[in-house]
Amino acid sequence: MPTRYTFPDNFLWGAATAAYQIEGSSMADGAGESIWDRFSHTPGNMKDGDTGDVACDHYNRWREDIEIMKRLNLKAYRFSVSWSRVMPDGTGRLNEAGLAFYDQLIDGLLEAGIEPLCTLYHWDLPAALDDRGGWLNPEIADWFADYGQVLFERFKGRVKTWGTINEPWVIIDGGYLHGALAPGHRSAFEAVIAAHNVLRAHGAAVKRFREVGEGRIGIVLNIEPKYPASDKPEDEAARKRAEAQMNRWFLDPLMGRGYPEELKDVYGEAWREFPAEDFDLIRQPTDWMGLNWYTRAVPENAPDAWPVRARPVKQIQHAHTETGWEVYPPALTDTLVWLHEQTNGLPLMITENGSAWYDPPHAINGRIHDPMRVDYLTNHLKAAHDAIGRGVNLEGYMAWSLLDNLEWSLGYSKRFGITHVNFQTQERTIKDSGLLYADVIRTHGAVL
Ligand code: LGS
Repeated sequence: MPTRYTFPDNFLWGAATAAYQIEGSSMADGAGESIWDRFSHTPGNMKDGDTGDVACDHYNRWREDIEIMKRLNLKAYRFSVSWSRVMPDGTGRLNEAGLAFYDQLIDGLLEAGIEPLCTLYHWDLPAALDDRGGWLNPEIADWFADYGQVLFERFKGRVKTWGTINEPWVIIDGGYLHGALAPGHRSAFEAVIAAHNVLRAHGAAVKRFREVGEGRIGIVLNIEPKYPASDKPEDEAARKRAEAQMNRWFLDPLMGRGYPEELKDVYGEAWREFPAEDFDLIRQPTDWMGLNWYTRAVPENAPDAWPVRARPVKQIQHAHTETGWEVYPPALTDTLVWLHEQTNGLPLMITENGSAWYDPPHAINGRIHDPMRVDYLTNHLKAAHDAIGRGVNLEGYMAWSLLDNLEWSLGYSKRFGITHVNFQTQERTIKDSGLLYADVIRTHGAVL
């Protein structure tokens, strides 16, 4: 019987991961090094000196992980391909063993009736390309399209939904502006140029897809809505800067609107103009858009906060996750409605949503109780449902993450999984949140 939270029959329920965070064996069987291998092996970059050398050992345990997906009733699985596993030098020569790994994974998913959603780039740039300037080198648009073509042709007919780049903003903010993520640079000049090349690479890959690929392609953006801290004009100006720098820097040019005006103010002498033809490349029509969503922010004016001059005000009246992010589900509904308007009704998918909490260290009687994650999941699914009710064309929801995994520079200290991983034994245990999710999927949301 339909209840208030019944989702459409064809709603795509899934879970997401990324190659470097789960696979391990990143240098096995002829793979090349990525910037994350280098970054994580450089002392001082990673919490507790963690690396992705083993991670969830998914490279060897993918069959077991598909069994877990089956127990979760997943209809879809979003994963990323490690560029340097399939192209060790980033361009040219292919590594057949690397391609074969993804072949097997995709075939296994299809046999299990789970739709593979493939992301081309989730942050693990081949180190060989970083040696040639990485995202700063304009040639990267062609390198990326060539890499994309290899996957488009190889997985044709098996992968139907493609994502080009995961979270351009985080690549730039973490990799080139604040340096917390690989390759760890800290320069506004670099950030402005690298961001532009990320967008050009996306455009070049979409163009190539139209020539040689089959199915649907889009990009995955992180959006963190910015709410007013006060009605002071300087706070409103700060809010607008923060919104432009995080949420519209990539979205606006993708939608053919060029860069937001505010970026000139944010970057000052580091800002530069780019040729009109670049914007034509960037604005390629796409078939869908992915939204990664975790929290909102309430920024206030902060002249000393480089470079945006805005700082979030902590909302102490609400819960915060273990990573310190406010839990505020209504903002997910607002973001979906906003994005629906901004993209003129493009089909949207929540490609990541999830939370890290203080989970028990190991299973007791085969169970991992994670009540805060259950609560977070429940309320964000309800918020997503509200957005559908408000006319948003929302096609699916991917929980972040299928497994506890390497949370980038935070190492294994933060657990986002709906499945617990014991990193000593590699034993997997579906958490209470995973059990709930399986029920939600089975009942199309009726248990919510
Ligand atoms: O593991 C990553 C998840 C975890 O949280 C995943 O690989 C990324 O795609 C994604 O960026 N992820 C993520 N993002 C949350 C960002 C929230 C930022 C809030 C900052 C408040 C101070």
